[in-house]
Amino acid sequence: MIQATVRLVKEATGLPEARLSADDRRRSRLLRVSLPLLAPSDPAESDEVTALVASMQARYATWRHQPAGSAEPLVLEALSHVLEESRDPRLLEDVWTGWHRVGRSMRPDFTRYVELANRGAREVGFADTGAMWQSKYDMPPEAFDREVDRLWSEVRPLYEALHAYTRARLRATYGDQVPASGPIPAQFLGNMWAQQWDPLYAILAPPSARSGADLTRLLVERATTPSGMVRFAEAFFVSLGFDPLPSTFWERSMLTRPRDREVVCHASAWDVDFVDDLRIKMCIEITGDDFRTVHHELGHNFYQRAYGNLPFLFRDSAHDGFHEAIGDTIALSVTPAYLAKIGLVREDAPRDDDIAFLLRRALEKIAFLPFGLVIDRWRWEVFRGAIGPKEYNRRWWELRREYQGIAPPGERGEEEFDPGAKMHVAANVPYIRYFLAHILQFQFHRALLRTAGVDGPLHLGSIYGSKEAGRRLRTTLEMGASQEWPEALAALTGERTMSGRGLIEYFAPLSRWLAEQNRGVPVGW
Ligand code: X8Z
Ligand code: ZN
Repeated sequence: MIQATVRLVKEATGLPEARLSADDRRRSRLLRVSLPLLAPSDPAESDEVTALVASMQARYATWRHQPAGSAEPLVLEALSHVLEESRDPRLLEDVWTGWHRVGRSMRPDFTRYVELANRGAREVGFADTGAMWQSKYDMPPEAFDREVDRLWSEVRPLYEALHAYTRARLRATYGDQVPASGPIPAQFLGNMWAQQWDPLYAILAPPSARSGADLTRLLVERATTPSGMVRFAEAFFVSLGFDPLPSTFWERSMLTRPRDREVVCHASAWDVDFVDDLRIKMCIEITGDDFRTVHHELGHNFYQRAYGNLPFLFRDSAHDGFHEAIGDTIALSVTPAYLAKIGLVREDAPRDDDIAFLLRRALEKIAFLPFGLVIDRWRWEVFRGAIGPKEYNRRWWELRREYQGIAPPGERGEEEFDPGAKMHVAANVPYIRYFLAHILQFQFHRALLRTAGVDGPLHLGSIYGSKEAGRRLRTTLEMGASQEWPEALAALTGERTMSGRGLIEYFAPLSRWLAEQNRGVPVGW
């Protein structure tokens, strides 16, 4: 696929742009940016770079670490459980460090892969692979860079408020191991990459908050199965007017970790024949977190099916942030009222009050924002050659500190390669799409609620069962990549620019509350 694409891109370069139809011009541009990796035309180098990526990903998927006191070496999911549940600082550090050791052996491979991937991108006229990734957004790479900054500046105050509150509450649990005003040590944040902090809810929730049953408990009490989890998500899409998933989805998907072989458990969605051979690959656990993730993955599959009849190069999302946002948008409609409506929770069961509910959501969505930026800010610099292998780790932590306000558990020298401990780096998956998706999903949610005629605070509204919202959503998904993304955004929201306003409105009550909690508490790092 990579080699064929490179060949076609080169052939298309000679086409007289002026004489092409608008559609063909667009297709020739889409072709150039259709893959995240372009290999050099030299067959040996092409084989080498694809083998390097496969090998880094395989090492990531099979890495195990045996924490002190554990009977056996643990895979990533088990190590993650420790970070979610343990409050023992020594164990947290052990698990964090043990997982991050996976990066060490990737360092030489990663260095060589950067060189070869850049060579491939340059052969077809890009400055480097990062510039190629940034060229997917219907605007010049520099303009896209500024656009990302603009969006981040809209939402940064909210992140800083959540960060300050979290740090102060963590000090109540861990004392001086968490500084009063500096960056938060990453091992305390409940997630291997400190990218979503929702496992901390139990220690961050104020006593005054009224918390209902959490989703994990409900699902477990109901003896929900992995396919049952997916059925819930499918039923939501069907309620909007989408057709149910094809039977092949259920026959061919991987929903649980197989016993007889190593697999990449990181959740993903596939359209194997680019028409309707839709599948997901995931090791589903019965948790609220994975409940949201199956919605996320089915968002990809329903998108893929909606654009599956377009000409081949238009079978893609408006931009990749749209692809990542659709399922999350649906998951924002998984409200307490919705859970009651589908009978997952009793109508009269206690529910989260607004602050409890929004705090949970913020720990998932607001905490994520700077992480969504950091990975590609770092990779763009790497591909551009602004930082070399001798500064990989130093710069990584500089950016993590600057944007996320976090620090590693101890000194991290250049013998480590901490970026490699994140799947998307090991597997060459661009990441800024998730940052965009975290902004867009609130913009989508707000617009779809309006279409569905649902009033009231955004966090309580659900589009479940709304055929009008479903039609609007489907129209956008069916456009695929046939038009520039502002057209797709306009079809869905009536707006032509991405904006953090939806997110800010959604979290407004929490924002006010955080401002009160943070009185007298240092903000920033
Ligand atoms: O990788 C994913 C999805 C698959 S496209 C599960 N996500 C990012 C991550 O896990 O790092 C979703 C949120 C961010
Ligand atoms: Zn995704």
